[in-house]
Amino acid sequence: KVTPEFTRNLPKAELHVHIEGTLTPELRFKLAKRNGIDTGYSSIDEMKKMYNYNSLSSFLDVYYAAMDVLQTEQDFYDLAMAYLHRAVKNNVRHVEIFFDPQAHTTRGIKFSTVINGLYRATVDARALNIDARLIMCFLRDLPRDSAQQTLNEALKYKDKIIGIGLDSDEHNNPPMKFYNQFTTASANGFHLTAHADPDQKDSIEHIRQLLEIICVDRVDHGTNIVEDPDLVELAAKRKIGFTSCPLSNTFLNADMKGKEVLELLNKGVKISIHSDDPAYFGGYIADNYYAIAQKYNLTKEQIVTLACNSFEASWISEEQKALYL
Ligand code: ES4
Ligand code: ZN
Repeated sequence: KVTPEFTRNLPKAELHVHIEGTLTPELRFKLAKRNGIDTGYSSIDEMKKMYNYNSLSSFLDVYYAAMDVLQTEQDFYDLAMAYLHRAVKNNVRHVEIFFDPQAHTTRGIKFSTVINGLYRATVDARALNIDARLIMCFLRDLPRDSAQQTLNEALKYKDKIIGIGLDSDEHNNPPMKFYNQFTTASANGFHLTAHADPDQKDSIEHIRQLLEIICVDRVDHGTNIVEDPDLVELAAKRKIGFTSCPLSNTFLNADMKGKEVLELLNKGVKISIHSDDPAYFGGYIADNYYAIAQKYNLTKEQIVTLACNSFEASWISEEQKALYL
């Protein structure tokens, strides 16, 4: 039987976690105090009452508002370091962390402040025996020009960023909006991934663009692909990683999507389990494994396959992968 200890002790790769989504109300409160920022709340409990959402857009409103407290390089370092300690407790051996520079540059924070703080935490975390990399995401609801400017900044920090992702509000923001930015990023050696949210109406069309035209290495969420058997076959053949987040789905999509995960697992797709925004969805990666295992009666063997998939879909070298698998 799968126990919480089993899911915690299993070595895992975390491939879908937004660093801003690891900002707990406690750290938010502490950073507000340190930076002299008025959050409008007199206590952590009062702040927590606002953590109410049942859709991507209602979630994103709370998520972006919370980030105001992130001001200095040290703030970004502390945010990442607090997360990395939690990850180590979940036996995460390798993590590829999303960050959203535009959520900060649009508030007047310099790109260098964000990347230097986060990167320094990934270096210091090596002492904790965790391999941490950074994936820079474009906010898909902002104009293409803004993504291009952000990519120009990233090119100066090529050695500190492993890949490029795409997140935020998907409605009317298809992957092809950023075709040129993805192409430039790929030509510069970045790996590619993009969100394809389960509740998106044009989900299949968006996933098709990602697999057939943009040629991403991974799709974040993307479980709607089960509606198109030809695409599923293509994804399996190309060993495309799919990163599903059970607790996030439960909050935002009113469905854990375990049926889809099992179908993709059975069809040999490299699907794995992740945490998305753990400070907002009530659990870290081991809790996500346990939640889906409980609800869908997964066997230990299935859980181990999901964890192996997380390493296989990761962007570590083949030699390094061999050490984990
Ligand atoms: C996100 Cl759940 C989700 N979807 C899209 N963008 C995001 N950024 C942080 N969490
Ligand atoms: Zn996400």
